[in-house]
Amino acid sequence: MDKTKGREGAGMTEESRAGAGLTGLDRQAVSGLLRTRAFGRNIEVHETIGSTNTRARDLAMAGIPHGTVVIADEQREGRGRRGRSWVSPKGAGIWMSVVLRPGFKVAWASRITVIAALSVSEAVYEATGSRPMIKWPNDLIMGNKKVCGILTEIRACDADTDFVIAGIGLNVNTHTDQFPSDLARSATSIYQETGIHIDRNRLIADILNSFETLYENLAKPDGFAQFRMRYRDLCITLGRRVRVCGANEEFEGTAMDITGECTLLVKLDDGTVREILSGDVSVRGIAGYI
Ligand code: BTX
Repeated sequence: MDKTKGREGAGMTEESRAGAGLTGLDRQAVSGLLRTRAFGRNIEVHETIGSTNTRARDLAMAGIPHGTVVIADEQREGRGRRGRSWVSPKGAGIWMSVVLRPGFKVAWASRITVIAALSVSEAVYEATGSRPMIKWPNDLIMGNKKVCGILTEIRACDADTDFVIAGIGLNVNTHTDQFPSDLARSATSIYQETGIHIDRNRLIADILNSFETLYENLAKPDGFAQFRMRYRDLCITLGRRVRVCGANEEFEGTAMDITGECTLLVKLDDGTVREILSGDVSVRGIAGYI
């Protein structure tokens, strides 16, 4: 592994980083590093935007091709799940959405979340030598804090208009003071965990290269089985004490396994096993949950 490629900004001042092109998002720089067929072949870069997922959805409704990517240097209304907000400060992270038009069932959106998480983990590992773990279903964790969140949104009408938006929010060069104080206990960045300033253009390309390769394997027979094994290996949730907050109930148990449908099996203290389809699962000791 060539660890030097991710370290090119390490130890630099803000000025020298800017001079080295490490601070600016650049469509051409990303394009030049892509090895994809569709992902990122059409890229929109915004200095500031409300939400890249919202913009990608609007583009998808207007018929934009599969693989189109929307990236922003800053989001003012970055979105998480269930109406939560995603803090997206300027110049520090990767706020990116990919438009997918799957030839397969969009009901597989949870599988897209899985491969998006795997591609981010892989790309960060290539860049830094440190591997983010995955907190089921959609968070990436470094140093027991959240470094990345994934928001997968689907529109399912008929085969011609179905699409999936895979939104990735990754804290890259974020310094502690760029997070609001209420996130200090639960949020981190690659820079905070590794001391490495990352070239975001290269990391975006690496994520897209990996994401497309995994995506193309997804529809193959048994394609998902291998991802499930990799996901389980990286899943920090398994074997831990968890608290599940559903729409109408809240309970605790131990996370046992991830199923082939990407659901989570949790064993309660009375021995019953519950299958969790979605919902908030806090993991003891991770991302601020004590
Ligand atoms: P989530 O609902 O799992 O997580 C949202 C929660 O995470 C927030 O309530 C807050 O506690 C915490 N949080 C907010 N901002 C950050 C941050 N920068 N780092 C760590 N923790 C944070 C996760 O939703 C899915 C997030 C997807 C974000 C991407 S960015 C590109 C795309 N566009 C868009 O609007 N959303 C996606």
